Amino acid sequence: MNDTLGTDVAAEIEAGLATLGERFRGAFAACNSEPELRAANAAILGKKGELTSLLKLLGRVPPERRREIGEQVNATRARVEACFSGRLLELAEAARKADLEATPFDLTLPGRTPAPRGHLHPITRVKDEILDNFRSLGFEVAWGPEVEHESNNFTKLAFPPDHPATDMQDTFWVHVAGAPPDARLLLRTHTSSVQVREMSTHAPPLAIVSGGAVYRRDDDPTHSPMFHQIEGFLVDERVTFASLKGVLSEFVRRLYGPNVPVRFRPSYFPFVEPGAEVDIGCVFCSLDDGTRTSCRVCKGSGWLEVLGSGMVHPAVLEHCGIDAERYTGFAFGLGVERVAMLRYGIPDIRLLFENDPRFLAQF
Ligand code: FA5
Repeated sequence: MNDTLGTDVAAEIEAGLATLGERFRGAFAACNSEPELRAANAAILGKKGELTSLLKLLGRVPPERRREIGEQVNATRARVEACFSGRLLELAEAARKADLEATPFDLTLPGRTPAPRGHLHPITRVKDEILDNFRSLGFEVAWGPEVEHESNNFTKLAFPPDHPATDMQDTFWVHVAGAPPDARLLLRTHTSSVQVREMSTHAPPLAIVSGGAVYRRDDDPTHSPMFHQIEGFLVDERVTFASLKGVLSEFVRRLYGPNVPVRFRPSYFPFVEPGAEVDIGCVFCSLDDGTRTSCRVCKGSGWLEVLGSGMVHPAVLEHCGIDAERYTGFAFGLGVERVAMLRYGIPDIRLLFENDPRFLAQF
């Protein structure tokens, strides 16, 4: 059958195939990059490509010749495709070879080591260890905020207003515009504020321990403006100073070793009565035979202060709504940095906060 326009479509296709011939081989070989090659391929096999246009005519070829012409077109297409794939591979290999030659493999380069693993900061470790110690003695862990009400940090702990005792812990005040003067906020100066929070919201018996950051206007090799404390207290009927001595002696021995000597020394905190400082035998200079070498850490005294403690002042219990006739309690507080510095022999507290990886990697 002839085309309606009188053209012999089969002849047109054959002429087209002849024109195309093997020309694509030269065209592909002349391409020196993949995009170039793909463009040359599209000019033949793309939507408007030379061979595609011939293929579109196939439907108009008389049925008796369609198969034969179709086979010719398909054979050409197969040759184009094979030639294209071959050249694509050649280009990829050439690119890889060029790359290898341009950046030769350097056997002396160090291997790719995995990123070094971090670990908990020594302060976090010591804090967790102390909290765990008290947990195993039956204490529950509680939490309190770092921005605190003056009443929880001072007033309810029996610090009288403007009493010099307030100067013991020089305070960072938090100024809130428009806040009433009787609702002042501060950065807590100790974790004893957690005593007030817990005692005001829970009825005895209470055995609570808490740890976290506290703030004071302090800055020297053993005092930092931000440091960490652990606070604990136990309130129940018939709690005595003997209970305090028993629990704290056991705790200190767990922390510093079973044979370390412990002593209780009278001391003053407004929120306890009586108050006691807990000292341990200097772990740096005490010799096994009981004698001592001269020591910078304990300044030759043979004792190191590790805890503040005392019986909870009845006024504090009453401020928190606890019947001081019926209940008594003891409380204690300690500095986490001090424990870490003693344990690891760290001479300057600031090393703990500079976060120099060369220092931290030693723990
Ligand atoms: C108190 O803060 C009391 N709240 C502790 C307490 C609790 C006593 C319950 C009785 C009952 P003190 O001010 O001594 O006490 O601080 C406790 C510890 O915190 C100190 O022994 C010391 O180890 C540590 N400490 C105090 N100031 C700093 C500071 N600026 N930097 C690092 N550690 C500090």
